[in-house]
Amino acid sequence: VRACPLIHDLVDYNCDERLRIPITGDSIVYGVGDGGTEGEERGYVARLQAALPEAEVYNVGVRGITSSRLLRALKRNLAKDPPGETILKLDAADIVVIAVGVNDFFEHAEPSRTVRNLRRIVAFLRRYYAERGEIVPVIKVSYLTPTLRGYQRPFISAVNDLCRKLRSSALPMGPDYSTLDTSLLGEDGLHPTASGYDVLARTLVRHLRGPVRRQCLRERPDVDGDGVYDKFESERFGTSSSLFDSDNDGHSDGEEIFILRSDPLDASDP
Ligand SMILES: [Ca+2]
Ligand SMILES: [Ca+2]
Ligand SMILES: [Ca+2]
Repeated sequence: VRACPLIHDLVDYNCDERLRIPITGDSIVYGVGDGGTEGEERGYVARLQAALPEAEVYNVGVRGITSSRLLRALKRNLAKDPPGETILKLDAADIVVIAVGVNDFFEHAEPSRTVRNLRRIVAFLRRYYAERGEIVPVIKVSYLTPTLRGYQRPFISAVNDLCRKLRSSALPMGPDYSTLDTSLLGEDGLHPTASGYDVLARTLVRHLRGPVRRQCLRERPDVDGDGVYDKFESERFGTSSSLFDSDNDGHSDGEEIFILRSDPLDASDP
């Protein structure tokens, strides 16, 4: 029996039997420099989807966007009624990745301002899910990718250093894209080549299978080992988090809920 069944061995954090991973940020999330035709899914997000076919991976990348503009865009787009594309992509997320900041250099030269904006984006998203009564997903902020542009390089390094120093639950740092080899950057010295995107995708997959998986397992204990995380037992399914088989019919709560699709509180079903 799988606990709120694992998908690709990753925790279904909100226990809805889907693994949804929206990734929001700038042109590197969008996939600029990866070739292909306009509007086609590209970059490391498309590669992550290929690596995790049973997950639902969403590209919420906007070319040229900065951290402050991303915050404004999220606020605007997530308030839309009827729901627009952004809401549909961020809806019921298990893990959200935020990857933005390289373009901030063109708006200001204060690395601390970028870090403050990253924190604000995290706080805003957590509030957004909580206010809708949704499970607040695991949110991760990526370190910035390197650049060959001499004028922009000190800014990017300073943001990464500051993020490393200030990482906390308010600034939950995630995949480390800063180690990308600069020989994998394209002609503009900023956007990765196709091989660079391969590396970013592998970095993200490793991060999801390593630290994110461990964090999720810590935050989703299953004390009675029945395949349903404690958090969802009484709250969602009405079952007991200390009873392996709440209705004592010989089938565990997890088996009934996720496999037999029977009532875990009715001993005559199945
Ligand atoms: Ca899910
Ligand atoms: Ca349980
Ligand atoms: Ca049972």
